[in-house]
Amino acid sequence: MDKREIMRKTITGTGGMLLVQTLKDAGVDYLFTNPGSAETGLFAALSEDQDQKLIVGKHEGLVAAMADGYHRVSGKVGVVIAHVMGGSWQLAGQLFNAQIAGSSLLVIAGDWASEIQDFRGLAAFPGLTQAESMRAITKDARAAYQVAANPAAITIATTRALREATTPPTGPVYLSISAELLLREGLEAQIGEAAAYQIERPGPARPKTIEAIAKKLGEAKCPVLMFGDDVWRERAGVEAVRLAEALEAPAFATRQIFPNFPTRHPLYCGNYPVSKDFEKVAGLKPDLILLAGVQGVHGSVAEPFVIQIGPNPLLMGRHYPLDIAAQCELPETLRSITDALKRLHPDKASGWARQREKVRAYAKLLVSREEDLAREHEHDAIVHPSVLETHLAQLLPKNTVMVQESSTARTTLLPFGHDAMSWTRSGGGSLGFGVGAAIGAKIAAGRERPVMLHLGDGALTYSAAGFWTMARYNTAILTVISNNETYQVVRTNWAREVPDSKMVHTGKYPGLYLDAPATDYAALARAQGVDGETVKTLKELEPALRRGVERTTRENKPYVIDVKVQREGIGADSTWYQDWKM
Ligand SMILES: Cc1ncc(C[n+]2csc(CCOP(=O)(O)OP(=O)(O)O)c2C)c(N)n1
Ligand SMILES: [Mg+2]
Repeated sequence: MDKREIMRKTITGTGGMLLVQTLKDAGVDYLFTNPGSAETGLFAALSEDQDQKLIVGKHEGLVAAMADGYHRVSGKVGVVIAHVMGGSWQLAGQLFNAQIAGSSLLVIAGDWASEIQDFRGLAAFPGLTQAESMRAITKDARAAYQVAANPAAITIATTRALREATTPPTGPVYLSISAELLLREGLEAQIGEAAAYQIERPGPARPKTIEAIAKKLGEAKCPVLMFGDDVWRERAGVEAVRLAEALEAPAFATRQIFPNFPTRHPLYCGNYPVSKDFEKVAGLKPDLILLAGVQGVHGSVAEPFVIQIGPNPLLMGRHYPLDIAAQCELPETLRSITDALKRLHPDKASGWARQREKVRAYAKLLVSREEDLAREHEHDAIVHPSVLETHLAQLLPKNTVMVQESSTARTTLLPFGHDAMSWTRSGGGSLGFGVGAAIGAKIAAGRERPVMLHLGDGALTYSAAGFWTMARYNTAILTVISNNETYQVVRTNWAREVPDSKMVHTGKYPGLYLDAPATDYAALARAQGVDGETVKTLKELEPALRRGVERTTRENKPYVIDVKVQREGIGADSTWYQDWKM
């Protein structure tokens, strides 16, 4: 349809119909929901118009994670239809993840409040508005809209909210619409205000800035590169690799939610901060860091010269001083920096590979340490996490999308990146992301592209009602649970923070042991219509994984494998819990 035609289109019907039509015209195909009564007008409209597919989740956290997973793989806005205050606040943990990840979500809820009565049983407390209550967990803590009295605003506010969710810095936007307006009949409105307009994104950095960056990069003894999630979002992975290769510089990551630099690339050196081992093995001391598309480093920055570039200015200059910084797009900017390097340093450029040849030795060491660990445990009866890792590296199809919510699962050997498997994790660390995100990811990825969900046993039960959604819509996801019967990462964090405590000396970690009684996770899935099995020993592992890949790819059915894995780290043999019963 011609753009101008959409702009002029008049819609008539109930408020719910205006909303459904607005979403449809904006290209929204799926609505992720857990319904409530303030949205009656919307669901009544949906029953008359079956063009959009509903994906029902049995808890709002699950619903928000589904929309987020869908957004991350499709690039489209994930639209959530939520219940009033009680349902909206139940979204919170996962909406927080979406906010940290900068995911474009639109959450729409009905709202009972009116000018006559601002507080009714299910609403925000007197004096608070529902939309206002959602500010802290939406884009920049401010993108919440309210449509209270004017039905024409349904289409306008929806269009604006969709645009705001997708304009950098991207993030979730909340829209609260009067329940009465959603029900009111005989309304007429124009579809959105000039609905088709776009806000132009930042362009490449200025030539002067590019020269300055290239000059400094070329002069550094050991420039460190860090590529953040905007590299993935802007599909600048190829340019990131070219820059690293031109400089023969190490690439590090910080709490990333996408694989911005290929994890099996010979210059990929794992997580920041740069370890002491790096300096030893590579014989180099990092003296400059380039942060490209990174929101910020988790912790402090050690290098004396800091350059930051990317489209999202939100945290630029907030936590440490920057020597050169630019708000810009990435692919073209990175390409220009690489070109300028060769131009500005014609003599040096050919020597970098030799000068920094040990960087590859360090990257290789990380991999060989992991391989050694796996070899050491390859015959253990109970599966070691590194053994599970090697099996996954061998058996998963190369075009797999992996959603990971297993804190201590090992991934060094898995190839993630623009040229390998896709990968994502929650972002804000609010558990309950995995099951929903994998469902949304599978809906976006489609029948042909495999989606694998790697869960911790702890993580699973924050959203275990989601197997029902998997079964209902037949989202053929392979779920693998790294089941160590504990909140392992918490135990190891505690042990690091208070190494001299009674807890650590006696191995008595309150609140972390999850067995006694054991939960049968495969049965939990089966009870909801998803087939699965339990792997208790090494010899069952490979056949089970092969079965799982077969089931999900060839037979197109979801499948769950609960793998009992060894515990690792300090307190690994602790099975203590505070044993009392009523
Ligand atoms: C909603 C929420 N509650 C609590 C936590 C704290 N927390 C962080 S990791 C973790 C345990 C994860 O356990 P599991 O998924 O089994 O992974 P493991 O560490 O055992 O590999 C907990 C409870 C959290 N991140 N999010
Ligand atoms: Mg665990």
